[in-house]
Amino acid sequence: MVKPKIGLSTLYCLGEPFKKMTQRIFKADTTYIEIVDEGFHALNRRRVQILNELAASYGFKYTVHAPFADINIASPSKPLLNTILKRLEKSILYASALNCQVWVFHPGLKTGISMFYPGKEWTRNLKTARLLFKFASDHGVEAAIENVPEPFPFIMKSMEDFKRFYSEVNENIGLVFDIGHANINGQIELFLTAFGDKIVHMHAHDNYGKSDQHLGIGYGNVNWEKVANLVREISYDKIITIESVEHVDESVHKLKRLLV
Ligand SMILES: [Mn+2]
Repeated sequence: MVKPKIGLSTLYCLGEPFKKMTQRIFKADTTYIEIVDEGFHALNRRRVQILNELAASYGFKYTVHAPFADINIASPSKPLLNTILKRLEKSILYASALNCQVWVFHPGLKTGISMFYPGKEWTRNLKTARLLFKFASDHGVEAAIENVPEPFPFIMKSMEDFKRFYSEVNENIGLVFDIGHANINGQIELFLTAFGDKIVHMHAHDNYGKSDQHLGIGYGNVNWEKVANLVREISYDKIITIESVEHVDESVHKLKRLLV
């Protein structure tokens, strides 16, 4: 029987300095660490070197979460989109230097002018997603797109959005299935059954189905036993990264008990 690997995102300590984060990852009961290339933990060449030294000594395997604050890959402004692309490509290069398998990015958002240009953000989202995927492939990294939560004006939140995306995109862009996000629109089972062959990475955190709380596993209303059964049914053997911001050690252990 194949088993997923349980990892941990550094999101829970994003408010702390980078150095503190590098000390915290030792204490986690996993070597699969997702680095959030954002805020205090934004990557640079020196930090990549530090992380690679840690990986060589302690066997860490990294994935990178792309920057997401003020990032809109469907931005209607050419100069802004160019700046966004530059930042994202830099993040991909760091992911490549860290030997990451997966680089996680968010889909684009609607803006205050979207109503005047119907469908435009969808086209731009598709175009930028392809571009990022190609750029990442050229650097040995798999860029994969995440389902994001309500009520934000993201373009790709539902299973139907992803169906449309995959019917229009020829590149084999993987899906980062975020279980907590899918709990908010009640589509955990739908996503897992529809995209078993597309999912290349997962995010796990809990909530009460109303807002994106990123609670510890078992601290919201996600039915984790059911999730575990569905994950087994699709023979998923890649990484499930805990993206809770509290009870992180307990969450790692809980998912391990259920799945590994
Ligand atoms: Mn996520």
